Amino acid sequence: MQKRLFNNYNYQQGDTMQDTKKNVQPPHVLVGILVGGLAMMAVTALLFLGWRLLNLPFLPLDIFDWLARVLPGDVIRLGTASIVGFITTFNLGQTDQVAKVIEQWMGVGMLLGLGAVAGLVLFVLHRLLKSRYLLTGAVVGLLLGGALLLVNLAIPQSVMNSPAPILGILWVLGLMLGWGVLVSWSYSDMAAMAPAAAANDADTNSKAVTAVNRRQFLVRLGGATATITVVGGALGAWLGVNTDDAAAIDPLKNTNQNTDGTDPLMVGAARVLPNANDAVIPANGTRPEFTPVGDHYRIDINTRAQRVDLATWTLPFSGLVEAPIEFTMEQLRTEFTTVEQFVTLACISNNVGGQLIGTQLWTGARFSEVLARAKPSPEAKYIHIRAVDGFDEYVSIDEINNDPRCTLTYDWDNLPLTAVHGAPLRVYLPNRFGMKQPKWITSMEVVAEWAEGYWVRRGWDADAYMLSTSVIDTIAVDDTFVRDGVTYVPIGGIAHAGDRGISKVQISVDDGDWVDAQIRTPLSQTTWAIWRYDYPFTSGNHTFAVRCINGDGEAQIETARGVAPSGATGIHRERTTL
Ligand SMILES: Nc1nc2c(c(=O)[nH]1)N[C@H]1C(S)=C(S)[C@@H](COP(=O)(O)O)O[C@H]1N2
Ligand SMILES: [Mo]
Repeated sequence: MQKRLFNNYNYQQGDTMQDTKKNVQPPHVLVGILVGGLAMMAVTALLFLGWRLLNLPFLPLDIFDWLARVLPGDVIRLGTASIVGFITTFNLGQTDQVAKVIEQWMGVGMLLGLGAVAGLVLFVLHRLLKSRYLLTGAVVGLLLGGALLLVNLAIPQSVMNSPAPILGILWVLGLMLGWGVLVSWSYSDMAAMAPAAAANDADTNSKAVTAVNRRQFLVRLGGATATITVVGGALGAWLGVNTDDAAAIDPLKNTNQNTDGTDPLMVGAARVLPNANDAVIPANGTRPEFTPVGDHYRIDINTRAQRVDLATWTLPFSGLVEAPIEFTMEQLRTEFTTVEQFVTLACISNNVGGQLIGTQLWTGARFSEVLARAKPSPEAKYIHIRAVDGFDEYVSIDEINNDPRCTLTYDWDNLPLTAVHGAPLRVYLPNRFGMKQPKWITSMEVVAEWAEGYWVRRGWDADAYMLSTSVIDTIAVDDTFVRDGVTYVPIGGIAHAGDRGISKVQISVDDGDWVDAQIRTPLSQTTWAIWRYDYPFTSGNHTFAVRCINGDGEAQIETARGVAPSGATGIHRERTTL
């Protein structure tokens, strides 16, 4: 009996003896959940290994990416809010990075869940059919594989866009076939586990023996699948370290590795900024004024960074233009005015005081010049920008022509965009939240009518103008200093108001009067401003609040409001005991 798992099952296909004999129960259908789940766990590990080694489809991420596109906007919003809430409540770390990890594991959970449900279905089928177990398992496995392939085909990183589509298709179908056969084999093996001699009497002891055997079988199945999972997962994680996959996430890591060993994505941390000599020194603990590429938040609809074939990429303009035209990266870099500007980008899903905001140096071609070269016809009003991941947005041609800061961006921090941040090209539109600004641009269609872009179709604000916001980063209790006999505690943070600039930052302590903080000269009109307030020390429990007034003299909205659909508003507060 101990060898059953690895033996051929010992009765004929179609033999229903086990089920018809008195007192011999086939395995409970609920056991199918366990078997289906365990088998899928092993399949997941093998998928992971195939993905890391040969870039074969990794179905868990495909499922998540697909659901992210097809589920209604409200469900997505609720899901995102729950993930972000979970991360902030339990202080799990950098919101965007942890969210991606959670999303990836959710994908794994979904595939395992699917395996469990399919295992249940298969066990029920076997109960009903009582024959041809393996054939049934094979058919169900292939159907499941086919369905998962359809999911894979519906996302940008599908097998069809991989170097060897046939290999990917066979891999998925083969693994799912294996899954079905394993589950059905388990059923039949367990069904055959009634000792023939005991099958005729109602001896409870024989039932007990059967139960023990089945338990041993399940333990062994669990051991085997766990082994495959651990070995496959470890090999995948280990062998994948320096493969294509890591390079896809950050091509700079492979191509621009600095000779002195420094990380090119972090060089920005040492950048000398144009306001280096400003008299207002940030309070200790204030976030860096310039966000290194490697620290910039990342938000997009994909579990994996998108891969654009940089060798063949061009930017085509179609639609209401004199004639379809396309530009190479070389042309974009050399034939138009190069605009280099410090930019603060924020996500509309950033909560007050959240981490989804960063300041970078954006370099690109002036959008209006590129557009002019495409010769739009007089009735052209908008550009429909499409990206490799299916993301899209509409931009008004007036906005492009009236704001010389609108660029087709190819560099961040004077380095080519990374895969994570939209290589090779992304748009910059001042004063708009990130959701209006596609990364990984693949095409531009000039059109006469406006339509809703990706997130607008899912219920978010059609304009998505940036809102004024201010944040307390630090109450530097270890940094107190004495001036004229008064002890001060430095407090600091950021204030941002889209492209309107910041004219005032004010602090209120324990709901007292609003008093002005000092403002450091910002890197540009569109970046955040670093502020500092030296609080005359009084010991006790204090609540500090911050608000800002933008360059047009408008105060930030103080009413607390959540991120959907137009961005969060409200006052940021920090409580501390001094
Ligand atoms: N192609 C594409 N572009 C996109 C997105 C996306 O999902 N796909 N997300 C947008 C959103 S919501 C934000 S906030 C910014 C974030 O840019 P970052 O990840 O480089 O910080 O990218 C925008 N551009
Ligand atoms: Mo966003």
